[in-house]
Amino acid sequence: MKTIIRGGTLISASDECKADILIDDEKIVRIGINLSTKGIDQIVDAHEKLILPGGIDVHTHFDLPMFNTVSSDDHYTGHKAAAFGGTTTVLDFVPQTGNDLKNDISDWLKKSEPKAAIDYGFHMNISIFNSEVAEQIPSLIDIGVTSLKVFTAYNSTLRLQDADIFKVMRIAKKHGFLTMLHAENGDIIEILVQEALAAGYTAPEWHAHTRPAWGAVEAVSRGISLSAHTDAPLYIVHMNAGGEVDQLAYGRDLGIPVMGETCPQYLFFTVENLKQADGAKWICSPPMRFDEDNERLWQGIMNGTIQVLGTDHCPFFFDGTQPILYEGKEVMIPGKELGKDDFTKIPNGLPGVGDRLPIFWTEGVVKGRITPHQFVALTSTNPAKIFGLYPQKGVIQPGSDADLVIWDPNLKLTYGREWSHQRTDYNLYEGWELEGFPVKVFLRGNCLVDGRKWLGKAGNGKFMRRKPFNRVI
Ligand code: DUC
Ligand code: ZN
Ligand code: ZN
Repeated sequence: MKTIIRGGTLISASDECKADILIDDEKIVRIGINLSTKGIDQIVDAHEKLILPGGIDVHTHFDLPMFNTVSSDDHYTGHKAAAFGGTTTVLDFVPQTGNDLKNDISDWLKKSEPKAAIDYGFHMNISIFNSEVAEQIPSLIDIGVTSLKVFTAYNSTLRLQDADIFKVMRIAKKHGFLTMLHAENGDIIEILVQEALAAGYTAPEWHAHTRPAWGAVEAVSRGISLSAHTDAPLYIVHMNAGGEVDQLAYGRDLGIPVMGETCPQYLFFTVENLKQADGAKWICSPPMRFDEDNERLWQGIMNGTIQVLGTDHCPFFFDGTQPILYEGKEVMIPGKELGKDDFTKIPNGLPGVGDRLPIFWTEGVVKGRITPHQFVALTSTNPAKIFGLYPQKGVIQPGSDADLVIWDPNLKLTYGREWSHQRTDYNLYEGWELEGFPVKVFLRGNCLVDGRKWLGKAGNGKFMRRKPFNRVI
C-alpha cells in the first residue's frame, strides 16, 4: 500500500519545510515537492496542516494493580486514548514481583500483546535487589528492555537503599541500561504520614503535605551524586519541584550524565487543587506543589534543562461506584473513593496519556513559551533518542516508521472527557479552551484516528525491542 501525504508543513525538532511524504507499507520512503502520484493507492491532503512525528510517551502505567484496584486504562483503552491525542508509542513499567525479571516481563507482554493498538515497549522496575537479580539484569538488553526504574520512596514496597541503587547503576553502566529515578525521601514521608493520621488529618491535601518538596529535591541530588560516582546515565522521572530543576541544571553543568522529565500535571496544578471537594482527582506521587514550582519547571523546559514531557498516566475513576460507558458497554472500576476517609488509601495516579500533546501545544506553543520545534523535541524526538528508538521513531525522514500526526493548528475546541478517550470518569482539563489538535494519526502508515473516528485495532501494536542507551542529550 502506497500513500502520499500531500502539502503539509513538516515540523522537526530543529526545522520545518513544506513537502509531500511518500509512505510505502509501514515506512517513510521519500520526502519531496510534488511527488508523482503514479502507482499511489491513497492521497491524503494536508494543506494548511502541520505534520509532526508521532508522540512518544515514555511514562505510562496501564492495567497496574494498586491499593486493591487497578489503573482503569488497560493496554487497549490507554493506547486508543494515546492515539487520539497524537501519541503512537508508549513505554510502560513492568512491576517486579520476585527474582525472575524475565518472567515478569513475559507476563506483562502476555497482558499487552493482544490488546496493544499502538507501538509499545517496557521499562523494568527494580524494587527487589539481590545477587540473583543482579545476575539477571544484563540479559534484559537482549530482549530490548534497556531501562530500569528505581525508587527512593515507598519504603515497605518499592524502595531500594542507596547502596543497592549504586549497584544497579554500576550494572546499568556496564551493560548499556538507562536508570530512571523516582526521587522522594521515603523515610520522611513515612514519619509525616503517621503523624498526620494520628492527628486526624485524612483529607486529600495531606497527601501533598506529607510528601514534601525538599525530600524530592534531596533525592534528585542523591541520584545525581550516584550518577557521578558510577558515571552511569540517570533520568529523573516526573520532576515536580523547582529545586529539582536547579539540581538537574547543576549536575548537567558539571557534565554528570543526567537528564529529566516532567509531566503536564506539574506545570498547571498545585496543592490548592487537592484542597477542593474533588481533590482526590489530583492525587498522584509525587504530588502537586506551588505556582512557583510550575513556573520553574516551565523555565527548565524552555531553557533545555528538562528533555522530556511524559505523563505518568495512571488513571483511576473518581467515583468507581458509578459505571461509565466505554465503547457502548458499562465499565466500573474501584477508584479514588477507596480513600474517602483516609488519603493514604486513595490510589495514586491520574489520567494524561491523551491530554499531553493537545494541552502542551496550546499552553506551550500557542502561548509563546516554546517553539513548535521544542514541542516536537520534548514529546517525540528526545524520548526516541534517550530510550533507544531513534531513528525508527521520533523523526520524519526516509527509512523511519510512518508514525505521523496531521495537526490542525487552527482547530479550536473546548476540551474534556468527550475528546480525550481515557477510560475514566473525569478529565483534569475539562472545559479548557484549546487551539491546535490532531486530525489524523498514522501508525506505521495505517490511519488509526481520522477526525473523531477510531480505526485502530487491538493487537496491531508492536512490541519495540529498544537499543541500549546511547548518549546523554
Ligand atoms: N506515581 C503515581 O502517582 N502512580 C503510579 C506510579 C507513580 O510513581
Ligand atoms: Zn514514579
Ligand atoms: Zn510512574
